[in-house]
Amino acid sequence: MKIGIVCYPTFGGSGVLATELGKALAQNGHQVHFITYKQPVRLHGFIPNIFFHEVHVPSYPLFEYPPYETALASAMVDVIKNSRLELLHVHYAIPHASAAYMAKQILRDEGIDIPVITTLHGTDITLVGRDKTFAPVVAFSINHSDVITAVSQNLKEETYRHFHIEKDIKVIYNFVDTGRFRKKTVDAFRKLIAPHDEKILIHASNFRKIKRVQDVVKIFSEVNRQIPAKLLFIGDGPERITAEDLARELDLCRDIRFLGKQDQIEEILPLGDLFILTSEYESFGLAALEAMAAGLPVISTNAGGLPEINIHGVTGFLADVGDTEAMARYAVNLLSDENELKKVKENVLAHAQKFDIRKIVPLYEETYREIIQGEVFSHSLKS
Ligand code: GMT
Repeated sequence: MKIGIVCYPTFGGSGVLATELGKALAQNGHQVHFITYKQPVRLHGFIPNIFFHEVHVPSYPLFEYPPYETALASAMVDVIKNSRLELLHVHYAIPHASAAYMAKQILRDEGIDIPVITTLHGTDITLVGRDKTFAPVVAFSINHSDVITAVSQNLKEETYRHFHIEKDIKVIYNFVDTGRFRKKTVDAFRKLIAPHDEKILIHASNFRKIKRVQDVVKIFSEVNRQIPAKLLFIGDGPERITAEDLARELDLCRDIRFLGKQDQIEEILPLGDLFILTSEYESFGLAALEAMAAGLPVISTNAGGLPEINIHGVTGFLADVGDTEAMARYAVNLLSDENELKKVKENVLAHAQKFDIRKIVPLYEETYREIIQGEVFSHSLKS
């Protein structure tokens, strides 16, 4: 199949997922065209079957706000026509689903019918999408997608709760390449971070407010009071500074490292003993799944779709948003019981298998085939 993928090319989970999906599809022999404003972060090196089309927005003195959505819709039209795409898969509703709607209408006038799949990822529904500024356009463009998928049951329910959606939403869970994440710990690296064999806790996110990164520092502070430990922060974003401030205030700078953005997260995760995710909301929590695939139990909040991914008492523990005491208690209990820790580490590896790339990508391929075959109007450029 010839597939167009539109996503945010940044470190966010939706962009990561879309890029990994495109790479897997290309490996399965499909031709994949990424259409976005920058090369996606997880797309490096030459990969046969993958094409990258950069969207440029010219700047004119008249434009106070560069019209990215218009440029994107035009790029979609161009790539769909000239590369003879059979379907367009957009990740994150804003502005990708509405740009896809516009492209579809333009192409329809030219006798081309391009099926559009929209995958909802989270804040495009629960936070940004619900904002009155965007809501009518989000609801309209979701309703006009040929197929809608959501990355968890919770996100599907949230979408129906917040918008009047007339179509069925299919849940296709996010995935991880378990083979890639299951790496052996490099002892020399571990020694550099934890020279006295301290336990290593890890948090990875884009440090947005919704991640509550200060809670991670609070949890670590309590754990470190009882068990010698180190904390690695992976990623960067607006709230990093508040986490750094709190680390200084609590005199934890020697034990906490801020590693910044990392594109080889699979090299770092296996150094850890425990992953902490304190978010106010996660539709899925891809970072937690990647941590599990690297063998790390997860202590997280019970918000959104997290209970679908992190199974309380099996793959880690869940607590209410903001209940840092409970999360610290779970962490201390687990880290101080080597047998239990070993058991949960085995559990997470087994659990991550359920979300393995080889199980989930075929669900997208099957959806693509159904949508292409079910199209009423065939693509006039199809040879
Ligand atoms: O969480 C973020 O800030 C990034 C965001 C995104 O759109 O890139 O992540 C969302 O999509 C991920 C991939 O499907 C999910 O794993 C995250 O849980 C979801 N984030 C939220 O719902 C807050």
